[in-house]
Amino acid sequence: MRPQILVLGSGWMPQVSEELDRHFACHYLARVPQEERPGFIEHIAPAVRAVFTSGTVGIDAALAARLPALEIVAVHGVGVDAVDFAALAPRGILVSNTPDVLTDDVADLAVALVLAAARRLPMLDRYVRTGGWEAKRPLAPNRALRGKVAGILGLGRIGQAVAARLEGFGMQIRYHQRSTAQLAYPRSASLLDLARDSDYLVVCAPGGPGTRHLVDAAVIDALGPEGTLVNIARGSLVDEAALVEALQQGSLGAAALDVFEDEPRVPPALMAMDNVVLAPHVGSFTLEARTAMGMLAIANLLAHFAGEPLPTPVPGKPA
Ligand code: 8YV
Repeated sequence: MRPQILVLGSGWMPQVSEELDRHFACHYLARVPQEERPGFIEHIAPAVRAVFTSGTVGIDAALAARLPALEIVAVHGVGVDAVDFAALAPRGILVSNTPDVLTDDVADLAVALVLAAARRLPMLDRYVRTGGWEAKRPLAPNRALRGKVAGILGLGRIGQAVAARLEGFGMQIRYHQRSTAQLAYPRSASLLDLARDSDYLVVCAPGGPGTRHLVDAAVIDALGPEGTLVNIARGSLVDEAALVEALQQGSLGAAALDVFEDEPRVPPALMAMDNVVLAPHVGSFTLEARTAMGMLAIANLLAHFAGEPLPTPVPGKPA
C-alpha cells in the first residue's frame, strides 16, 4: 500500500504533483475548501505518515499534534523557519529540505534586484510607458555599481553565490554572520558595522525567531540615505515598519524586496515609492529550480520509506 501523505501549500510544478501521485496516496489540502479543512484533516489524520510542504507554509505544532502517525516532513524549499522543530524533534519526526538546487536561481534574483535598484529599471520602465521620455520629463542619472560595497548578511550557500556574482560587477564584498568561520571576504564585526560599511546590504540569512528584525531601525539608519537594502531571504529579518519610515524620510536611499513580513500583503506605502523594487517571493521560481526542488523533496520521502538515509536531512533544530 502506498504511504499516505498530506500536501500543504503550493508552488511546485505540475510534474512534481504527478510524481507525488505516482508514489504516494496524496491528500492535497489546498484543493479542499477552507471551511472543510478541519474535518478533512481529522478524517485522514490517523493514516498520514508524511507531510510535503512549502518553505513558507512549513508545519506548526497544532497540525503536527493532530497527525499521530507522522514520520517525516519534506520541505519544498531551503528555509525551514516555518517548521516547528520543538513539536517534531521529541517524536523523532524527520525533516528534509531542498538546498543547493535553488542556490543559483535565488542568487540570480538577488543580483537582478541589486541591478534593478541601482539602474532604477522599474521606474524607467514606467517613465517610458507613461510618456516621460517623449515629454522629456527630467531624469537624474543612475549610480554605477562598480567600486561600490555589497555587504552580505549571511554568507552561506546563497550568500556566497550572490557575492561571487556581484564581484563580477566590480563590487567589493564584505559580510557579517554569527559564525566566525574564515571566509574569502572581509568580515564586519557587527551587522551595524556592515551596514555602515556598505552601499548595498543584501539579506541572505535564514529566517526564524533567532534572526527576527535583525535589520532594525539602527541598521537601516547606518546603511544611510545613499544605501540600498535588498532582501531575498525572509521578510521576518527586516523591521518593515522601520524600513517604510526610513524610505519615507529619505534616511534610506532605496530598497529591493522579494520577501515581506506578512506575505502576500505588501505595505501600500512601499508600492507608492519609485525607489522601491518589489517582487512576489520568486527567488526560486524558475522551472528548473522548482522542478529540482520538488524531485529532491520526493527523493527524501522515497528514501525514508525505503529505510535509507535522507539525501538532504535538516539536522536538529536550527538556531
Ligand atoms: C519558496 C523559499 O518560497 O526555499 C525557500 O525557503 O522560500 C522558496 O524557495 C517555497 O519554499 C516554495 O515552495
